[in-house]
Amino acid sequence: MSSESPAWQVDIDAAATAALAAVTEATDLAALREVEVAALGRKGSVTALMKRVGTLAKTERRAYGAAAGSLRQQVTAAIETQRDQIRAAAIAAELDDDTFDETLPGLNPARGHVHPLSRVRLELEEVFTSMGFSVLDYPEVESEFDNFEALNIPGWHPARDMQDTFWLKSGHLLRTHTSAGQVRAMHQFKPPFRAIFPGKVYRYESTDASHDHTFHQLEGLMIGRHVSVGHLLDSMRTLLSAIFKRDVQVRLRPGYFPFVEPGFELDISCQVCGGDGCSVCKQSGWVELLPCGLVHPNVLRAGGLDPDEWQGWAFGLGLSRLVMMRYGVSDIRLLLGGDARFVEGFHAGA
Ligand code: FA5
Repeated sequence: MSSESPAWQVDIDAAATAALAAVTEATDLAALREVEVAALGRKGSVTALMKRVGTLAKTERRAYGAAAGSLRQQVTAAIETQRDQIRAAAIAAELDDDTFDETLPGLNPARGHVHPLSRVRLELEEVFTSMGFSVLDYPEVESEFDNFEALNIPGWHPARDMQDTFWLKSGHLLRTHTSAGQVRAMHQFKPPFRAIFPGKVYRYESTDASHDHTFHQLEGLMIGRHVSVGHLLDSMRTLLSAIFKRDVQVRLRPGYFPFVEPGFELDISCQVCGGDGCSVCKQSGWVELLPCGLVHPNVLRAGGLDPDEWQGWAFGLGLSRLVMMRYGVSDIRLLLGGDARFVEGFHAGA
């Protein structure tokens, strides 16, 4: 240190000497990590010196900052070099060891799998984008307006009882269906447009083989002039044949939803039991899969559209149930149960 060196230079030099010596003395990775934390960690010696810059006179700060920064770089580089050396030494020692057999096969890394829900969703996205649909992503935390009121379900409506959900203190809720995106889409796009919006939905629900409190749906919405039930049924037929790649028995019956008029329920013959009756289809042989209908004029109005000019259709596919039907899954709770063995059963191409 020259006689003109500032007073703090002593501290910087002392810290450098101590930290670099400690690095050299650390001969295994754990010890080196301790040295790293002691020097560069939140409460480390070098970090403390870095923080000291604020206490110095303005005229000294630049020089001090540069010195402390270079100390930090020096210590970081020394630690990296030491770490490389420790690793190289460990490998060399292992290779020298006569008991090491380099011809043994390596360990197989655990391979992940695409979840069947994601696989079916991606396939459907492909089918619908090929028909000119956009794929939209809307929030799971929704306003009461978008989830209910805009869909012709005011607070007093009995349909609310069928879709109770989890409420936030702010008055928002976890959406009960992907239909919550319908009015958002109408505000977002100029008609005519067509879109699907898949996603997770939530209900206050006691669970069984075919009901979960958290499950997936996929909404389809088409807004245009002269839109008809014919378009709707054709899109649903395309959807089902893309997923099953064979004929499956379906039945269409009238269904009531306040946000469509007319409304339908499309059921599919239970693919778990082949229609004989099981816990998934509640012994009926049929599974509710694809409710749909023509968008109610009040919903079009809530979306800022004139019902005399624009019409639309919508469907709300039970995506989790579709996955169950496609793969013959006998309990919906397996889908989001988090047991990796379940997902491992679905390898590529399944
Ligand atoms: C709805 O959620 C409407 N939003 C669907 C709709 C959209 C109708 C557009 C008309 C126009 P529903 O509550 O029936 O309807 O649910 C739709 C589908 O989700 C059901 O057919 C079923 O396949 C699935 N589903 C409903 N509840 C559950 C549950 N608890 N667990 C798993 N899947 C369920």
